[in-house]
Parts: sequence; structure tokens; C-alpha cells
Amino acid sequence: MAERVDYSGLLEQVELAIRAIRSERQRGTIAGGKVLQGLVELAMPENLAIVSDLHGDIDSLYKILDKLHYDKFLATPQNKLVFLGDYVDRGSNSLGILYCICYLKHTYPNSVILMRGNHESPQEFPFSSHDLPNRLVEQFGMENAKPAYDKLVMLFRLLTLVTIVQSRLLLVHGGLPTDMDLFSDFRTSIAGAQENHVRDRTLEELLWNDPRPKIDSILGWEPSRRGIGRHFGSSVSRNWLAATGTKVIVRGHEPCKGFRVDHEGMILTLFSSKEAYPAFESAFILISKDKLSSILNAYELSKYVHILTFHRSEG
Ligand SMILES: [Mn+2]
Repeated sequence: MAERVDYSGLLEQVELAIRAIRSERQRGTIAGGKVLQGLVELAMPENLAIVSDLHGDIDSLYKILDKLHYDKFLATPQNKLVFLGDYVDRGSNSLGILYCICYLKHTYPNSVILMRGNHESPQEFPFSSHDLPNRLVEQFGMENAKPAYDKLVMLFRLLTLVTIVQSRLLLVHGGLPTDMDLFSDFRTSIAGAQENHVRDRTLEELLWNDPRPKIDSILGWEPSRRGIGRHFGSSVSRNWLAATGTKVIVRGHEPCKGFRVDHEGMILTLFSSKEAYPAFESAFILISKDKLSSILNAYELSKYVHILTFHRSEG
């Protein structure tokens, strides 16, 4: 894996990851789980690791991979490593992160799931803090940046939006959509989110929503301070857990001291980036099958959150 990636090396890794995911999708499976467009449903893994927003912080990613002993961990197809998205922007090495996650996906396709964050943005949702295109121009020049960005957008479109770990966890980058009609047929609504996103809000809400403790509206949501997406209340979390038969929602999208619990233990926010957020902490989840199969809420799950320590001398 590379500290500062070169152009052809990065493009090669992205191309290999695209091919790996496309071939899995043709077989109807991603990392051994059943895939239906944006939705993956996994059986209970032997060991499950979850990594949240990295935002170009390669030191956090390397520390997590070290702690997992990733080559051993990922060589066992019954172990799963799920990334919740937001690989790029803000930190100093977005391109290095892209290189690594693509390498991991095509090298260990049966163990790695790459999910989509709002920073792996559909071009229809422009927002000002998406600096990946500028990083590509800086590093590779204007002429090379465009084909590289086009290739990355192709990769982003192949990433999954929701991962369900059978009867336990509902994984998503931002949050749950607030439209009550979606719960009854959640497979269809999540699966079609990308295709339908010009007509309905599901994709936007999966990538951009945030949970809030108190929502005054009887609808269970309010407009987001982000200007895109919504704040959702505990009734939305409760409905989604019931519809999907799971116990805890795990999402990223907001910096925190490694993790945060909301909605009376229905939802755990995880964050895996420190470089651009010095006041917060990087963390990841690692849990075995026997522990996961008895988890009933986010407080219990939080015992398996590992917070990274950084020493000044490593700077
Ligand atoms: Mn985000």
C-alpha cells in the first residue's frame, strides 16, 4: 500500500475494485451476502469489524488495519470488514485511502464491504466540502484529473447503501429515510434508491440524515441544518429496526469521541477519523459472532468499540 500514490497505480486499484464488485453483483452476492442493488444482507459473520468515516486520515486506517491483523483477519471469508463510507475529503490523504480500500476489496472480495457515504457523492448532490476533484488536479494535473474522477464516480455508484447483519445490525452512512411508506417494503425502497433518486428522497436521506434526540414534529423528522437530508427522531429508528428485524443501527457521518449512543440505545454513531477533527477520536468496532448474537442495544454494542490512541511523537 502506498503513502503517496502514483496515477497509474491508483487507477489500477480502482479498476480492479470495480471489476471485483461488478462480478460479485452479477452473481447476486457481495462479500458472501445477498445483494439487491443498494442493499446487502449478511448472515452472522464469525467476526465483524466496522470502520466509519475516514476522511483522508490514513494514519487512522493503518492503525485499525494493524489492530485487526488485517491480512489474517481478511483471509478468513467468514470474517467481515464493513466500511461505512466517507473515505475522502478533509484529511490529507484521500487518494491513499482510496488506493487502500480498493486494494482490500479486490484482494479480499469475500470479506470486505465498501459502503457509500455522502462524500462519495452522486454528481447531482453538489456540496462545497467535496475537495476530492481538487486533490486530483493538484496531484495529477488537470488533464489526468478528469478521467480519474470519472473512474471514481463509476466506483462510487457500485458501492452499497445499507448492510443488514441478520437479526442484529442495520448499517448505513448517514441515517434512515423518514417516509413512513418505505418501511413496509424496505428491500424495494433501499434497492431502488439510486435509480429513483431524482424522483424520491431515499438516497439523499440514507447518505445525509442525522438522528436527533428531540424532534418536535409529529412527522418524526425536521429539516437538517446541513441544508440537505433530514434530522430524524426515535420513532423513525424504531420503525426501521422493526421492519428489518434488527436491534441496533450503526452509522457514521458525525464526528464524535469515537462513538455516541442516541434514541434510547437504538442507534450508535461511530467515527474513524482524527486528522481533520483533533477534538474528536477515531474508533472502530470489532465483535465476534457469539457476542454479536446476544447484542440487544447500542449500549451493549459500545463495549466492542475500540478507540485509537495517538502519541504526539508519531505526528
Ligand atoms: Mn458523511
